[in-house]
Amino acid sequence: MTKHRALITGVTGQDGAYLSQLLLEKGYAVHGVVRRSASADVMDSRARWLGIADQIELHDANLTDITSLLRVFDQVQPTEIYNLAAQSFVKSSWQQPYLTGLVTGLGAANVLEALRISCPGARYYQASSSEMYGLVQDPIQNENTKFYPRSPYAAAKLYAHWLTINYRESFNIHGSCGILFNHESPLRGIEFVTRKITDGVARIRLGLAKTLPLGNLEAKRDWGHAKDYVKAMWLMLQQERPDDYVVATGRTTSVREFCHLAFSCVGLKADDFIEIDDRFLRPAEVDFLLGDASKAATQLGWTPETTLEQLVSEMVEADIERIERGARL
Ligand code: NAP
Ligand code: F7E
Repeated sequence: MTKHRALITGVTGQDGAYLSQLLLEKGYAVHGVVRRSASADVMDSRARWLGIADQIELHDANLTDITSLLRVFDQVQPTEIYNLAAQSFVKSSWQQPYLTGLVTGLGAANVLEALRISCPGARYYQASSSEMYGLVQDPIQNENTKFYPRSPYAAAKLYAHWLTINYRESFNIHGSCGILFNHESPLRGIEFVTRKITDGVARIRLGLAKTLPLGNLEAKRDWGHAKDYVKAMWLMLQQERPDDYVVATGRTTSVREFCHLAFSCVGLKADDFIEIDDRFLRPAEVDFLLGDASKAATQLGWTPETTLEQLVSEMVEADIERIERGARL
């Protein structure tokens, strides 16, 4: 058996793909949890995009079924577990609050219990989120900022976050939480605003669309690159002691400004194409996020490597190329 065995829940998502790539480069045996889907191609489309699909061993399990997790944990005996699986789209969490609580919240309880029963020595990463800050209580958010969740998603994440801390204190597990601010990439789901914008810019540039419908343009986010952020996840599990860390760039940008950057990549003006569509507004909004990652810098030696301008142009170029090739992602 390989010495370093990682098990990733949510391996088919954006972060799961980049984390798999990083761990493979480091010589890990990478195992991933996938839930059964009727459409086979969704299972590993991101890993295929990165050219690593045949190097990941996939296991059929679901976060809501602890027996399935126990079977996989027993078989793989992972040394590191990254719990990335979630119903992660904030807007959907108002349409599906129960499911969001079940997967994003109680799913973490199932993973922690399976770890405690089957492989108590494994190190555990919990994908916590800046959404937990919600209605922000400090102008710059760090590990000491009070939480104020503003969606069923954020409430579920807060449960999983505190449960991880509780298992650390109750059972001495090596469990760390990464409070990651928004991170994006060409592998970002199409419903999230950054990818929706870069896909929209690509379609308009190629003459396939005339407008880009959006919701709240004034919301501000601290956006980084997913490829940088998965390095912080790994670093957390290499520390002697488990702990919680904010991972962010320290720069905040509005959705409107993001649009300006993306349209300027193809020589167009955002204001000529954006339409406000109330369907994309939320019952409660997170207006402003700005993270202070100085603890991660000092203790993990982690700093972001990609600027927002580089991120936006990489995403726009990838979407143009993808559409021209007729590829799906
Ligand atoms: P993502 O692309 O939406 O991926 C979510 C993953 O969870 C997918 O692999 C999905 O599988 C899986 N999943 C959903 N329900 C499941 C279930 N019942 N059982 C097993 N797997 C299930 O999310 P991401 O952007 O990579 O984010 C990774 C994690 O970090 C998530 O927990 C997210 O909430 C959290 N987070 C993300 C950000 C960000 O900005 N990206 C910031 C902070 C925290 P399918 O492919 O089958 O749908
Ligand atoms: O929205 C506004 C929207 O859906 C960002 C998840 O990864 O990051 C993500 O959550 C902002 C919001 O991401 C549209 O109202 C305007 O203010 O891209 P988003 P999110 O809600 O910040 C956190 C850290 C996570 O943990 C989550 O898992 O953009 N916005 N117009 C729009 N948003 C969308 N999706 N679509 C629009 O048309």
